[in-house]
Amino acid sequence: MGPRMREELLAFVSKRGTLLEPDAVDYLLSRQDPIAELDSFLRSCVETPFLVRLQDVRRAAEIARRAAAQVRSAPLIELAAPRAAAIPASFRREGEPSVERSAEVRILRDITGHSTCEGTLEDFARYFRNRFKVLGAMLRSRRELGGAQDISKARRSTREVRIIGMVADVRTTKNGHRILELEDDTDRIPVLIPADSPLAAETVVADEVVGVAGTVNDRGLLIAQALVQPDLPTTKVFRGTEGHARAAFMSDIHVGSRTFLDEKWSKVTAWLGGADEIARSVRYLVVSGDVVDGIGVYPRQDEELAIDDIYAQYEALARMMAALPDRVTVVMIPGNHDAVRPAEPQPAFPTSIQKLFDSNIVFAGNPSLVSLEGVRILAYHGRSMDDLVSAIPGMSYHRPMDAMKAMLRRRHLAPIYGGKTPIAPEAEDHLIIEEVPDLFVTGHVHSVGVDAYRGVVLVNASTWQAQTPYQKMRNIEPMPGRLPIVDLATGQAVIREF
Ligand code: D5M
Ligand code: FE
Ligand code: ZN
Repeated sequence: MGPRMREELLAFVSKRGTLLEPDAVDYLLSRQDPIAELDSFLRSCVETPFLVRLQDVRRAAEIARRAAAQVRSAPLIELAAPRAAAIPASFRREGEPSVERSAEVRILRDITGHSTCEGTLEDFARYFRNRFKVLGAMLRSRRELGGAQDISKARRSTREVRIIGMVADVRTTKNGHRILELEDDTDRIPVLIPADSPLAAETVVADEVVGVAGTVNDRGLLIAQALVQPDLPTTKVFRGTEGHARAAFMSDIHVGSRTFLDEKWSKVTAWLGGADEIARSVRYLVVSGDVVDGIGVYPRQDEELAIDDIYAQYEALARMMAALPDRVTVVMIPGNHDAVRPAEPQPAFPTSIQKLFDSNIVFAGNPSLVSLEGVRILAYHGRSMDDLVSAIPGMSYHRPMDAMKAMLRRRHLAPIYGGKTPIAPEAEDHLIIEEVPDLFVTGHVHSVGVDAYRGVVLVNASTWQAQTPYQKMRNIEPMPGRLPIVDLATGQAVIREF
């Protein structure tokens, strides 16, 4: 291939913010479509690698070739008999007619088709300004923060002050006091939360936006008397549907993994397609990401794949979805294992993947605000729970509801920047929870749970993958094969086990 192609390839590499080993350049230039091949390798990585080596691009090509041959003949999953129902009688509404209206799904908000960022330094500055502006405005409307001042002005005050700032740093002194560095457009100030203060129990994480009331001492330290997070209003009520539709929630199906639980999958699909009254009222299925296991998501993943071609994984999933009853409309968002950019907000799947599926699947971004017959669902895969679990003492992978509440209190899906959750610096911070949803659903941690917080129904959808060697090594005990079902008329939720 000529020097033109080499130039184009190198321009593409530098635009993606990575480096290519000289051997890898030569190898790619020997291929039919060097840029497409590199692009597909980069898409399969969770984070853009610092350096792409010859062995990486070679292995990606080899895996794709082998799998394409293997999977074309994968069998359709057999349906097995369902287990006895485990749904309490109170969830059943006797004598209700099953509704025969058509599905009504609207995507109210997601990034698909609206991405503007290129990852420049200015993009990041603009992204954080937007985060501060939107969350700051929410805090400004709070009574406890009335008359909030710029930090530059508050620093010189000798009376009680109120400020709003982004947490630039949070540390604990050797005596157990906590010091936050708060920043706004004008200045920065250290804020002390004394160990014996009633505020000591409040958790604060880096990059969240908070309000503080207190007094500045003679050493320029603001002693906090009140700490305010944007939080949800206390007055919200669940806005239910008029019809009797119910929605079921799944996540982390991980099709293509050796540990994908096909027996449990057969049971749940048989139940959904069966005669059970509740099963028949399930009109919607929300799938919160990691729908396939992906390729090259973590080191040596290829050893754990049953299907090692990314398209073949989606084809297998498409067959599984096609076997669901026609009355079920599926809303599907991507997660960190899926074939879209890893940085959040993630767009919906590209056309090349969408076209593998039937028309009863609605594709949306991660996160998305979606309306099901007017009930507003905020769906987010939940990668940021990795960062919340490491940052907040007492938070655990087994209690995802706590992490979800932590997000709602901060009105942000991924408050901590620079951890495991890659964030794309879009012009507007799409991870802000601007509109209060009726229901908030996540997945990712391979646990399960339902709860409510200030009128919002919380669902953490379960996985359909057994424990992987990686999870075993990290002591992560999954709770697979549970199906949360929510009555869209009342918000009442149950979990059925398969
Ligand atoms: O995540 C499956 C589980 O593994 C979930 O509990 C999070 C955890 N996990 C995944 N990646 C990491 C890292 N990098 N650190 C700590 N814990 C992690 P899945 O997204 O399906 O791989
Ligand atoms: Fe997962
Ligand atoms: Zn995940």
